[in-house]
Amino acid sequence: MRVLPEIEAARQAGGAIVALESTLISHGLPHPDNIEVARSAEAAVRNSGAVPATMAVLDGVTHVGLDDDTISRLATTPGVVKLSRRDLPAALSQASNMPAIGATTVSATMVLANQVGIPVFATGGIGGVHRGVADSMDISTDLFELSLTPVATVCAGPKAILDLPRTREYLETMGVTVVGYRCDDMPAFWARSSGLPVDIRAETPQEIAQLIGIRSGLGIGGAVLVCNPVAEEAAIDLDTIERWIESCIDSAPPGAAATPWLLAEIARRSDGESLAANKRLIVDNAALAGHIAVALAVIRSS
Ligand code: PSU
Ligand code: MN
Repeated sequence: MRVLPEIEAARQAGGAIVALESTLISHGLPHPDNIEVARSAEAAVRNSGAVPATMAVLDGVTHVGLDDDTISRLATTPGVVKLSRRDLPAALSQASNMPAIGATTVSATMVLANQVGIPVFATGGIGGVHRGVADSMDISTDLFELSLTPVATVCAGPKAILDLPRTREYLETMGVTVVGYRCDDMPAFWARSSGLPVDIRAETPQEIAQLIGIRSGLGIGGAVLVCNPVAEEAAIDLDTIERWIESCIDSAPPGAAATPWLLAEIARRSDGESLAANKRLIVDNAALAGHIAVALAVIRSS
């Protein structure tokens, strides 16, 4: 594992650090938007007073914090592999049949963040229960990870391409604390509301940090999932989104390729409107995660 010196120093000093994932760079956004977002998300974390730690696996080594060159490689190299929790051992085994660059999903990033002691993480939208689950059994490992690993995750809700009621139900079953940041309903990625309730509403990063501390004190494992609705100016209404999804979901490939394919297809069908919302929400989530990490560092040092 290679940890950037700046992150190691923050770790030693009990400073605020925010983990960031890399699958949204390699698979979630087109080039060059992906580079722009990766940099803006890191800048947003810094503006909040925390240190960003974007994760990836390069040549069998975990990297906590990436230099600019590596971010460009992730954003431009074809065939970057998408790593979730189950893929990490293979990617770290330096097996000759593994691609040289692996991007971490929500689940893999949480595993690595937990391993190095980073308590807060930001992404765009989490994975969840896919539509048609009765046939496919496709449920994102993200949900299982959230139930297991104590890394608070800031998102704009589950992606709207999912079966949102079943995803909400699954989060409840798995005992994930779902917090709405200044909202009562769980957001739906490009849309500000899914119409499904959160467990608790919070108005400030300090309140959220306190909740994370309380959950951690209970020793029950698992995450607080912080839901931050996409900014009003970039939000899309759920009916419009639903039309885009219905027009292409039957053509989506199965398995790990489904989510990247749908994100790209809907970006095309929406003339970039979904892409603009996706970019905005990722950066805003990074900023909020930074504020939460700072508040948590204050609590932990007092
Ligand atoms: N958020 C985004 N874009 C993305 C993702 C999140 O705005 O592409 C990624 C995350 O890495 C998440 C993954 O873990 O999508 C979900 O993939 P799947 O549905 O295959 O589990
Ligand atoms: Mn899946």
